Amino acid sequence: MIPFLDQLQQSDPEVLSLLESEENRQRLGVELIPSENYTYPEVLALLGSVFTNKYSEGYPGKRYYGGQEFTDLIENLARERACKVSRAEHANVQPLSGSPMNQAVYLGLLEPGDTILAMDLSHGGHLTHGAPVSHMGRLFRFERYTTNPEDGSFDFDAIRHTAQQTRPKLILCGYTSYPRDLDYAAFKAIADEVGALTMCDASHYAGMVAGNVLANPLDFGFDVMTTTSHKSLRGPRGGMVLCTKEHAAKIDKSVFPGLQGGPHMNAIAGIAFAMGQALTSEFKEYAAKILANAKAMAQAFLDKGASLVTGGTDNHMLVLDTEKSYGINGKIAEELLDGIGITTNKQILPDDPNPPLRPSGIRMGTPAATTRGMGETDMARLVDWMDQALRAPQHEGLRTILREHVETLCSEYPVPGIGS
Ligand code: DSN
Repeated sequence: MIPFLDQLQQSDPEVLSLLESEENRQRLGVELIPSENYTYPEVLALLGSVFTNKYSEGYPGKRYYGGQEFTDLIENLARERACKVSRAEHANVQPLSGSPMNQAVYLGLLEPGDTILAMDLSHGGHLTHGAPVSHMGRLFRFERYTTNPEDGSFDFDAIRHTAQQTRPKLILCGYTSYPRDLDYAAFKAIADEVGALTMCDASHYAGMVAGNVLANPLDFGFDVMTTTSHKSLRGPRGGMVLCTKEHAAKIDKSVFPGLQGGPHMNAIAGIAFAMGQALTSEFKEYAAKILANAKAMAQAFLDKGASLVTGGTDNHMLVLDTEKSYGINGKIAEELLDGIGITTNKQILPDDPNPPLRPSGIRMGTPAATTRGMGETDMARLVDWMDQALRAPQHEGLRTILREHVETLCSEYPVPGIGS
C-alpha cells in the first residue's frame, strides 16, 4: 500500500474499499488492453507527492505565480529527458492527456477549417484524429486514408492522389488499433509534395520507439510527434508534444494559454522519472520483450486457426477478428475474457459493418503483461485459455477453471506498486 493510504481506514473506508477492490482486480487478472500498463511505483509516489499542490501556469523561467524554484527544475528535467528519448529538438510536457495534446497541435499549427489527412478510424485511427463526434471533427476538415486489412499495407499512390485533390495542411499518421510499423518516409514524401506539415501520434508505441524496436518518425523529418506518457512508456497519465525548434513557440503557446491553465506538476515529475527510465538499457530490453511477446501471442492465435487483422503483428498489439475466428462479436468476446480474468477491449475492424459497441473484434497488447515479467511461454498459455473460453461461450464451468489458471499465473508475476 502507498504511504498514507492506510489513513483512509479512518477517514473514508468507502473509498479505501474501492481502491483495494481495484488493486485486487489488477493483481489477479491479466491486462491485455494495448494502451494500458502498470506505471512505476516511483511514479505512483510522485503522483501523490506535494508537486500536486503547486500551480505553475507558464513555462520554466516565465511563470505567473511565485514559488517555482523546483517546479521549473523538474519541468526542465522532464523536457530535456523527453527530447533525449525521442531525439526531438523541443518537448512540451504539459498536455493533461492525449486529447488536449493532439488538439494543441491542430490549434497551434493550423486554422479552423483547414484540412487534415488522417487514417480512417475503423482502420486504426484515433478519436482525436477527426472522428465526426469529436469537437476537432467539427473544427477541421478531415480527409481519410485506409489500409489493406489483409497485410496492413497502405496504398501510397492513392494517399498521394487524395492529398493532391484535398491539399491538406497536415498529414497525420499514427494509430490506436493497427498492428504494424509505419513507412514514415513515404508519408513525408507525399507531405512535401503537397506542402503539408507532418504529425505522428505515437501514443500507443512511443515506448517501442524509445526502445529502438519501432521506427522514429522524427528521424524521417516529421514536424511533430505526440505521445501520451502512460502507455508503453509506463509514465503517469499525461501527454507530450515533441517537435522541431521551428514549431516550438507555436506549440507552447497553443498548450498554454491556448488550451490549458495550470499544468499538473505531479504528473510532470512522473514524466521526468519515466523519461529517465526510458533512457536505460533495461528499458530497451523491455521494449524488445513487448515485441517478442506480441509476436508469440499472434503466432499462438494463428496456430489455433484464428484470424488476425493484417495476419500478425510488428508492434505491441494484435487485432483479433472474433466474428471470423469464433462466430461471436467483440462485445461478447470481451465479456467472456473478462469472465476468466483477462482484460481486452472490443474493437471495430477495418470497414466494420457492426457498430463500435458491438464490433467484430477485440484488441490485445502486451506492454502490461511484459511489465509484470511474463514471457513468450506465458503468452502461449494465455492464448490457449482465451481460445478455450471463446470457443465455448455457454460453458460457465470451464470459465471458472480458466479463471483459476489465470489467477495462478498472476500469482507468479506481482504487479509493480501492488505486489502479489
Ligand atoms: N484510450 C486509448 C486507447 O485505448 O487507444 C487512447 O485514447
